[in-house]
Amino acid sequence: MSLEHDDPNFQREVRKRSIKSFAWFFLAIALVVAGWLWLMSQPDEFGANRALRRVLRFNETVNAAVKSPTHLAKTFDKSQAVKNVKVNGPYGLSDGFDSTSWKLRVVNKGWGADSVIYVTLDDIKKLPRTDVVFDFKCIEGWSQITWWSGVKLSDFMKQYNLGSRNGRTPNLDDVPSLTNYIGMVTPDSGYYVGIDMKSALSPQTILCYAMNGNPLPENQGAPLRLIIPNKYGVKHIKRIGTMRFVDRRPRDYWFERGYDYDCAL
Ligand SMILES: Nc1nc2c(c(=O)[nH]1)N[C@H]1C(S)=C(S)[C@@H](COP(=O)(O)O)O[C@H]1N2
Ligand SMILES: [Mo]
Repeated sequence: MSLEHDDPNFQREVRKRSIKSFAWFFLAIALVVAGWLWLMSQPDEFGANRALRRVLRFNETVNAAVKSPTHLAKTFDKSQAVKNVKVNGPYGLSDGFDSTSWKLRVVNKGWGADSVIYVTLDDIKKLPRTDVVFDFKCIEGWSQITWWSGVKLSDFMKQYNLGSRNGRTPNLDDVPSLTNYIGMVTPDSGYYVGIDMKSALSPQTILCYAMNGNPLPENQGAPLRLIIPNKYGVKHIKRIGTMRFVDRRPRDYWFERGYDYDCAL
């Protein structure tokens, strides 16, 4: 009596099926390899592979459609803020910086190419103080509830007549009449961010000089840093040297290294 697997017809069928499934298997591998080679052959665009950059841009569009840049981040009680705030990101914080002679350099488009003002920390501290306690999120994956104080960027703009295209008194309620962006750069130009005007005008966006009720530590951005709770940590530039009101999208450190520009939360 012959078992079924001794049957030559059966064996032929097994061989046929094996060849067929191997063929599919190799075809699948070839497709994956070809896809990978294609992806890797794409040129670089602002630090990211062009095909991946397109995916990022699509994500940004979806994010912008579902989330308004004016949405407010959830806030917490000061007592919930952590005491040991993580220090992250050393770029643009080079040694030899003299915080005592520091002044914020401000370039406003409406004033013409060369006009600049310098604002001292004392001047900034004279403006109304605002606290914000929120969940600070880094794109690396960590987050912590932290407490920051400073002046609203919008109050600062009102005080110094910043942001209008024509140099006249800016109307902060009329966003289209303002420049599209604010660029911020460290004194040594080692770190830089671009902020869209709507996010800059959020009542939670502050020029920050204090953390947990104490002066800002050097490694966390003294004398002045940005706190912008509707964006990821990368945009919270520490140690601002120059601030520029501009229409064209300013350079942005992590955008140039492959992240999306908005980094909206
Ligand atoms: N000048 C400067 N600002 C910076 C960075 C940096 O490298 N240099 N890193 C950013 C990133 S990625 C994060 S998460 C926050 C961290 O702020 P912290 O050190 O106060 O926690 O700072 C942001 N601002
Ligand atoms: Mo970060």
